[in-house]
Amino acid sequence: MNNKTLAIIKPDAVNDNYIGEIISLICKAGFKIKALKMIKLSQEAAKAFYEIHKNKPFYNDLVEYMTSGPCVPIALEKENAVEDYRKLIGATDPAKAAEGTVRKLYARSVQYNAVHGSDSDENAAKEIAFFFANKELIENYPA
Ligand code: IDP
Ligand code: MG
Repeated sequence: MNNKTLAIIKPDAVNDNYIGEIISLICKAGFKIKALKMIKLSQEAAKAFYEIHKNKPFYNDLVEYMTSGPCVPIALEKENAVEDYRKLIGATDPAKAAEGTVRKLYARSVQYNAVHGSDSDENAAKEIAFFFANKELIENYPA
């Protein structure tokens, strides 16, 4: 079973200065950072990343949002990573997210919802490869 997932601290949360708080919650929840960068997505890249949603009514707004400023993709490792990370971030709509979750604490709305999380092991592998070359994933630490 895959033990990795892709997190993204989205442009609203970067803009609201929550990078540190969110990474802190991720690390305290037992995830290990395998790779991390700050990047401003092009229209083309955002469209490709969210291709799965291209027929949804919110697709164009989502692409506009994700290209509105820098974001911070993070490859994470943990046993049961996909499910545990989605539990940590809470429901897509922060109004429905459980107390203490990242979205409850830091999201503005269902669209500007602070973070991304992969929804399956298969998509996690694809999404990590979208942002990171294999050699960028740090192995064997801490020593
Ligand atoms: P997820 O991020 O919780 O997996 P998805 O359904 O995969 O949620 O949607 C992808 C992203 O699209 C959401 O994180 C959010 O930014 C945006 N989004 C989802 N549903 C809506 C909506 O009903 N209105 C506006 N934006 C939405
Ligand atoms: Mg999703």
